[in-house]
Amino acid sequence: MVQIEQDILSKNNTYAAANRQWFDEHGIFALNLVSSPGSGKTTLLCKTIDMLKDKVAISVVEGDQQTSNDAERIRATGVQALQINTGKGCHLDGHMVGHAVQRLQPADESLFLIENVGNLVCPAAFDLGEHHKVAILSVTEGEDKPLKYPDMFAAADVMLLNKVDLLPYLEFDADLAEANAHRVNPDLVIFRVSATSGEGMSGWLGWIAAGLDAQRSLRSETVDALKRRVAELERQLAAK
Ligand SMILES: Nc1nc2c(ncn2[C@@H]2O[C@H](COP(=O)(O)OP(=O)(O)OP(=O)(O)O)[C@@H](O)[C@H]2O)c(=O)[nH]1
Ligand SMILES: [Mg+2]
Repeated sequence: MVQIEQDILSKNNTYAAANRQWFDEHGIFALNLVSSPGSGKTTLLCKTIDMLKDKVAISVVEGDQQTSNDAERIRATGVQALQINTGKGCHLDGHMVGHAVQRLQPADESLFLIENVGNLVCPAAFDLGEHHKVAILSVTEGEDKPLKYPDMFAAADVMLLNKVDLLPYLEFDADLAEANAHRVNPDLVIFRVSATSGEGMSGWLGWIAAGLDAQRSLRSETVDALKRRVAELERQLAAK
């Protein structure tokens, strides 16, 4: 059993590394949104896309066990989206995302967003080649979820505390939820947002903009280094 799990994960990691290398070569910033069902991943993606689509090209991969509802919701915003149905599977994997990249052909220096299957456990173990996992926790789920499902919050670099527009009607303690998340992962960057009202979105969008900039700089450094290398080789050939 342990051997099978190791084999599956190591195969997945090979696909994921290839995806990440491809994203880096093309200056693309890739994010993997993970959460329990219904915490607001698709609503957040639609809001994020509406606020960013005039500034950057965006492609989306949607993972669900069944239906293409979420891809249709994304396409309604005007950006391209591909739905993957995992059937009995509880998460996307690196191989599936590699195929999606081939189908979508995302533009250079664009934003690539992956919505994983709604599940707070399985997607934590699978690298898809993203630059960051973004965990979404909504205020109707309870403050204790980071402690009960620590792997997901440990694997993520960012947490979006969503549906904060509902806080006045709930007994949810947002400070306690954040403290619990930081107990599991002290480096977790947290933004409080409402995907429906748009509250708090500017911090999240600023974080994405910084990630896009970093990917673009990395790409231009690589291209400059390659140009210098080609020029050097040409000089050496001319000297012979
Ligand atoms: N009040 C409020 N409702 C929200 C917010 N974000 C999402 N919702 C609602 O939460 C429900 C689920 O949202 P989805 O975006 O479909 O959630 P999801 O995480 O994509 O769900 P799955 O793909 O099924 O895992 C919908 O009824 C949304 O309208 C929010 O910020 N505030
Ligand atoms: Mg969804």
